[in-house]
Amino acid sequence: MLDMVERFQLDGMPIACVEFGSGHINQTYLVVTNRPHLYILQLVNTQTFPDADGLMRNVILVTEHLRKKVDDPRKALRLVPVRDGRMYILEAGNRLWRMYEYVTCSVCLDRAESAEDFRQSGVAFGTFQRQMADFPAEQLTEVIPFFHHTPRRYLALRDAIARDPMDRVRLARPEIDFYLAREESAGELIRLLEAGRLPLRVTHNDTKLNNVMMDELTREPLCIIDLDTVMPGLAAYDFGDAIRFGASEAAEDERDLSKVRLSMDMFRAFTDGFLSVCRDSLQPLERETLPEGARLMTLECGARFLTDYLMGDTYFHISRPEHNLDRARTQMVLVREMEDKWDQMKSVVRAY
Ligand code: GN1
Ligand code: MG
Repeated sequence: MLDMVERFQLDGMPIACVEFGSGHINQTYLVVTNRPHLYILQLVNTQTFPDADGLMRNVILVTEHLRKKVDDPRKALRLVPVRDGRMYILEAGNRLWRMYEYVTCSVCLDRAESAEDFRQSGVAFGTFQRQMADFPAEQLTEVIPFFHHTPRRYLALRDAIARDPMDRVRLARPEIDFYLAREESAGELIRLLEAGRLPLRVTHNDTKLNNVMMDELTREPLCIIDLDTVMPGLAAYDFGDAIRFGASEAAEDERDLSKVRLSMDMFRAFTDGFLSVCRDSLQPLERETLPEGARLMTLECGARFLTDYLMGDTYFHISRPEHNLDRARTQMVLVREMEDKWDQMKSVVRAY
């Protein structure tokens, strides 16, 4: 591994390279040198992201743009160039290696320890939205085409139901009925985009709390990591996915569905953080559609879990046989929670 490390332009001599972090997709290593300077080396999963050059082009464009907007070097990720001047190494077999500067004195949390932590992650993703507002989103490669095209996700669900390769349709009737009953509403935001009423934005697409680096003392956000799914999209997607994951009172795969609730305190905290920084860079209709983003991302994710269950669990990693069905069920309860608390969500957003 140190051979690979030495191909990058390091300050000092590398002395160790150890596995690091909690990512599920890429392999991540911490590089220690004989100088007070740490680095992150990553082997990117090109099974998930086959277009290595397109992916790295996105990362380069976005990090360079962010860099121009910040004064503190910890506030934007920086790629470390390779000795030959390139920004990454692509080996035979589509093996993609890249290196980042380590963000010093930072922490990242897997779960919000308080509403304040969640509010700060809203600040982080709102800042990202604001800083990228003047970047032409169509310059970015769609690394996973139609990622949040919910109607296409529904086509995949319908296809899975029709093919039923695992004979599981009979085991998931209520779930199938639930998701299909909401198919019509799944195209609402896409229709507004296609009609030119919502602008295409740069979106992060994985707006979980653990993709925010926070200052270890002040707990204020420094920068956002995991830029692999940065793509053109809608502001409501990033807002919505953060709510889906972080404002639920239970884990995504909780089996006791009575524990699954939408926490309005968390919803308020994230909305407050997010809109406090990016309200003015969003258009009125974009702000208006944020609650629908939360409902849509939850519906879509649930439909994806259900599809994967029907297809035999080929996409999401599972650790028990009905894992994806359990996940599809928690998302159902959350969607219902959002439908019940719709007026409250709307009025929290409108207060801005
Ligand atoms: C996947 O692997 P992770 O947790 O970063 C998925 C997201 C889903 C999420 C659900 C590239 O993200 O879209 O919301 O699982 N990422 C991809 O847990 O498909
Ligand atoms: Mg991710």
